[in-house]
Amino acid sequence: MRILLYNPDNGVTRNFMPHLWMFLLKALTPAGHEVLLIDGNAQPMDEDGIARFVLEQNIGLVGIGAMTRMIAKAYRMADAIRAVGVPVVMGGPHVTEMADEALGRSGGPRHADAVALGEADDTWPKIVNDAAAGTLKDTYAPVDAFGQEQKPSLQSYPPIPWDTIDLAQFNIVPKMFYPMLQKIGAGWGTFRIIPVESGRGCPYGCEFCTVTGFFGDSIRFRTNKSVVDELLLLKARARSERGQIAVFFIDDNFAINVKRTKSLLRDIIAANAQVHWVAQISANLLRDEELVDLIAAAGGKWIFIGMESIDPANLKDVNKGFNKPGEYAAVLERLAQRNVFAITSFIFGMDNDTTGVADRTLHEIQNWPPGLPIFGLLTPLPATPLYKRLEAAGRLTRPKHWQEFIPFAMAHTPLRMTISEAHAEVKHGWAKSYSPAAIAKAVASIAHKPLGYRVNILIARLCFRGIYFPQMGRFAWAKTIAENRRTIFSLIKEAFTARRGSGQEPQEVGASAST
Ligand code: B12
Ligand code: SF4
Repeated sequence: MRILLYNPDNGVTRNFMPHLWMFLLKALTPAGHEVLLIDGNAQPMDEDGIARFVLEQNIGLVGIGAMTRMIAKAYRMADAIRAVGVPVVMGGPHVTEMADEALGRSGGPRHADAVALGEADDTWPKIVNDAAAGTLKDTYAPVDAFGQEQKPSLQSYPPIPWDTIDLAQFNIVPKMFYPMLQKIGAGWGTFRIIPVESGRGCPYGCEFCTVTGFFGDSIRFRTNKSVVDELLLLKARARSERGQIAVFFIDDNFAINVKRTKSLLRDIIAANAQVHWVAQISANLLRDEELVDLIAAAGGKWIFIGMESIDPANLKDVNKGFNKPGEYAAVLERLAQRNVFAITSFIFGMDNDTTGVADRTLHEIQNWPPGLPIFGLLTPLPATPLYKRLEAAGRLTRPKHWQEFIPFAMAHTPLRMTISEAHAEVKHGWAKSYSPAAIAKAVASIAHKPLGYRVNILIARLCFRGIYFPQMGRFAWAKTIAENRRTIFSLIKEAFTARRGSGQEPQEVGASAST
């Protein structure tokens, strides 16, 4: 049977990084089937396009995975595929919580023939076998022989064949530049950000988060060896295609067990398996100097930190009181001293937020080492404690917000400001942080560091700007580049001056930049 795994586009950003679930399920597919992958962010498709594709390619089963924000598109694509007679199985965090919605049992139309609940590592082979036999069931739950929920242990994680897998759709380098960039220096013909997981689960239970409910609070890890082997495979692939690879460790909290994280990082260093990587780690775990030393030595370049708010009352409200705003600056400083920078994520529209929250936050940020601030709105995702609390209080203004997804729009009323005030705060945060002046300031603030780090900050800021300000077309990119031309030209000038002075190739300077 030919199987298509499809992830819908998010409608906001493009081809930043493929989704791990597709590669994982492909690796777990029983022998004798062929699996094709399409990520809508890399290969945009509409309903007619996908229906044509499944017929032309003789696809016998389509698997669709989606977060809540892409579910409306996922349902439309599933409807189009089912309309031409091909069965659809859906999985991922949204349909796990809203299986009845996907199966048409809650009053709406049916979108999926089957739903995989929770982690599908163990159920996927059964789904494929049932589909091939024409005996697909409505739901597949990861349970043991006694009907008890069973989480995959990750100790026997399947090797993902990164050396042979077709990654043509996942190259961040624009096509027209491939041939030229492949020839120079370390090779920039391809630049891919690859998702790798080293473990699953986070016990912290923040009120707005799906993770503790979905993955459970039992934390599971892969063996160090299997992670190291995967990094070595990726490194070899980058070398063989004269390109660059960076890894995104998608673990929700990469250092949730500090002892184990240190042991993994030591093994990465010992095996010379370092690649440039990004990971998500909560601020409280970054107090440990030895951990931060190992992060830097093992290739860590960016750490995503869910700071959420600079107001302890807000943090307490959402069960994230372990975040201490008073230590944010010191945590970021500790990272920056080792040339590791942070993606700092904030949520506005929390219950204790009032107008001016963006300026108050920006005021704090300006004293921190430069990073990538991102701003979002408190969003009640289905089945989270936050959703239940707001629903019980009658505060949901769009209880099924995912059915008509609007980027950066609230679905409930905050307590101390209006919805439109909260929207304005988010807009202000983005506009101020990603203006040409702010980008120039961020780059200048590390003027004492080697050029590569400044190039890194510049490129990352230009890309992150696109999370809020639509930047998908060539025109939008040209405009962004024109607006930031002074900063761009000053770095290019410096690179060429350095090259003339030292006889070095300019791309070697840039090569130290990662994601
Ligand atoms: C990596 C990641 C991202 C990446 C996404 C890009 C990418 N290419 O992966 C980035 C950093 C960009 C991102 C951004 C966001 N993310 Co995110 N992200 C994750 C994260 C940390 C890991 C995802 C992952 O790969 N997990 C590992 C794989 C193996 O698990 P999985 O995807 O769930 O797949 C398993 C099962 O679900 C199932 N499955 C999944 N799909 C399918 C399909 C089929 C057919 C089948 C059978 C089974 C199946 O099988 C898999 C194996 O068991 C998750 C948290 C988490 N740990 O999952 C959050 C998570 C998915 N993100 C979340 C959110 C909310 C966001 C944002 C909206 C945050 C924001 N406010 O901006 C943005 C939106 C991005 C966008 N524009 O689309 C939520 C989604 C909740 C929900 N109900 O939708 C999660 C769960 C985290 C959370 N805090 O709750 N994210
Ligand atoms: S620390 Fe992060 S992953 Fe863990 S529950 Fe809180 S928000 Fe979710």
